[in-house]
Amino acid sequence: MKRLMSILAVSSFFFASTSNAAIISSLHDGFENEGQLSSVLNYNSFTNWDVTDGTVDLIQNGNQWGIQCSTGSFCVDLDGSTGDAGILSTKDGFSAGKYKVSFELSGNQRGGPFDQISVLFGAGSLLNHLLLDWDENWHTYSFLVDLVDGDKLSFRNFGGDNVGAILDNVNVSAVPIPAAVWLFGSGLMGFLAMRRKMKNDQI
Ligand SMILES: [Ca+2]
Ligand SMILES: [Ca+2]
Ligand SMILES: [Ca+2]
Repeated sequence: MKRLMSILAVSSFFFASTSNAAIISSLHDGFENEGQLSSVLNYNSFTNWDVTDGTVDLIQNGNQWGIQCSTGSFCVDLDGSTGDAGILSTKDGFSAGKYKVSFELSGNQRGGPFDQISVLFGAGSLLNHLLLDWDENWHTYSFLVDLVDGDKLSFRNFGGDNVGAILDNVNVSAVPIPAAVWLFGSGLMGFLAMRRKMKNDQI
């Protein structure tokens, strides 16, 4: 009994010590739940995101810079206000599987040279590299990606002129098991039912 208790204690310690590395299977974020009343430059308290290697800005729709979010009241300027665009990465990793990743990006809406944005997953694998002129309209980008356990999703705006592409409505959702697998599954169920019937008929 004592031994069991100590095993339980060790295992609960193990779970406690790893609980902050959550594994998720979907993410839907339009940056509307940050609890802010207006734009926050160099914002780094996102509900679902970490910012590393620089800064990004939380932008209020129609602020003093005239930036229009795609939907709702908030979006993100991927180049903050420190001359060093940061990397915006999901706090949690995703469970292994196939996912549809979609997000909306617009040009920086203020001017200057085009912005280069890398969309990364895992330990820095490139999902896509995008070039956006400053006046590029809002557009939804969608990709299918195979993730291994713990992979994160990141956005990186190259540059550092404090004027970055604008991000809104990030959606990551698991792609359902292909129909073929369901057909195989139902075929198997039918086979088992037939076997059961044959067995019953023998009695
Ligand atoms: Ca939004
Ligand atoms: Ca900025
Ligand atoms: Ca820029």
